[in-house]
Amino acid sequence: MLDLENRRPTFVTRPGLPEIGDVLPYLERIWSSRVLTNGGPLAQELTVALQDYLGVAHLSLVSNCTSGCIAALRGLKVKGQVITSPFSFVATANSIVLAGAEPVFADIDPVSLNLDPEQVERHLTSDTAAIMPVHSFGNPCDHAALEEIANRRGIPLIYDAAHAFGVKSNGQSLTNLGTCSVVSFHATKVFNTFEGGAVITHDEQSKAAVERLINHGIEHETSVPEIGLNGKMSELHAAVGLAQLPYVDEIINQRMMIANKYSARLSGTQGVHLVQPSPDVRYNYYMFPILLDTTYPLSRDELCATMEAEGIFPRRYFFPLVSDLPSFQHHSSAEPSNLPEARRVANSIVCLPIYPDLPSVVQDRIIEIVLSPTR
Ligand code: T4K
Repeated sequence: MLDLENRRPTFVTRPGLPEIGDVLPYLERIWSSRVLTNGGPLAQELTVALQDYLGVAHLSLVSNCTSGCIAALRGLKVKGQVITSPFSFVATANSIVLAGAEPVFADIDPVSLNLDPEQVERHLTSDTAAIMPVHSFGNPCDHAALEEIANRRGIPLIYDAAHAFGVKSNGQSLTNLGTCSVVSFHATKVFNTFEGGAVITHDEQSKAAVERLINHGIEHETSVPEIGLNGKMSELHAAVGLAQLPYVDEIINQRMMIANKYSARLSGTQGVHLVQPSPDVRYNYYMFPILLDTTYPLSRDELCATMEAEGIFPRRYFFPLVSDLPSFQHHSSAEPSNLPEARRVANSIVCLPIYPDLPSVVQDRIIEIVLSPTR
């Protein structure tokens, strides 16, 4: 048992911050230029730095991943049905509806936790306008199979890459896949700008379409050809991003060490399943999910309660399924019989705390609880 009196609670994540001194020079530039937002110099600098870091050519900064997903869908004129994963944060399906389209939920692959291409195939109709998969916890989707379906149908493949910052598959950034990808820089992510995100497209025209949509639909002062939203990143957020970026590789390495320790100590535990890594992938270790089966002595919720009693707060991402939420359960694809794997995963998953400064004594205690849980 840890000494609770002398310890702050342990949450599933704790945002990384740069040294405050790293941010101050950027703040001084903002204060002297009085350019606070609307694609100012720091946002432009961060755009170039991120394009370079991610190895992508066309990146547009946005206020958050959700506004980026809406702009991506709207920019591609997606109207009709969008096949997506029910095993996600609600923002994925929300953005589809807010963009004026309809989510259609297809089941996931229980190993990768991502949309199963065979299930996508089953849900194609004449109304299918796009596919919107999620790289769950930064675990790459079966891109080849999804791309084949999208190309065959002539529809866009829009990745919700909220979790995928810095992940590479066969040397290529996941954010470079698909018709476009949208990444999150939220406080809880591996790279954060407090709130923020980016849309990665593949040509200047698509980038311009996204940037017009996140600037109220304004083309120039007297031309506003469409309805847009305000999804711009401010200079303050860009300043944080510029100060954070030099630390991101170190952050990913520290996360890797924590993930490796969990894997080494927990693999082979009766009733506990880990997401198996692929050797072709450079992960970002955004989350450390474990799945419990019925041979584990406690239910998933009992395990969470045991940890919570000691001030440790793992999270049941993603429970409940998006398809079970009141706003989505009326869709015919939300029918439980359509989504057995997603349901099983959502009912058995728990994400253990992982962040660079997770004290090793706390991680040891988490491992101890998982290894020898008591009711
Ligand atoms: N698509 C997917 C697949 C996503 O997972 C997300 C977001 C999105 C799209 C949308 O991206 P954004 O539009 O947000 O850029 C959190 C995040 O708010 C959300 O961004 C993230 N996914 C989701 C998986 O996790 P909550 O409601 O669980 O957050 P919250 O406030 O409970 O935070 C989790 C823990 O993190 C807290 O227990 C404590 C810690 N924390 C959190 C914040 C915000 C801190 O220590 N400091 C903080 O500032 O959604």
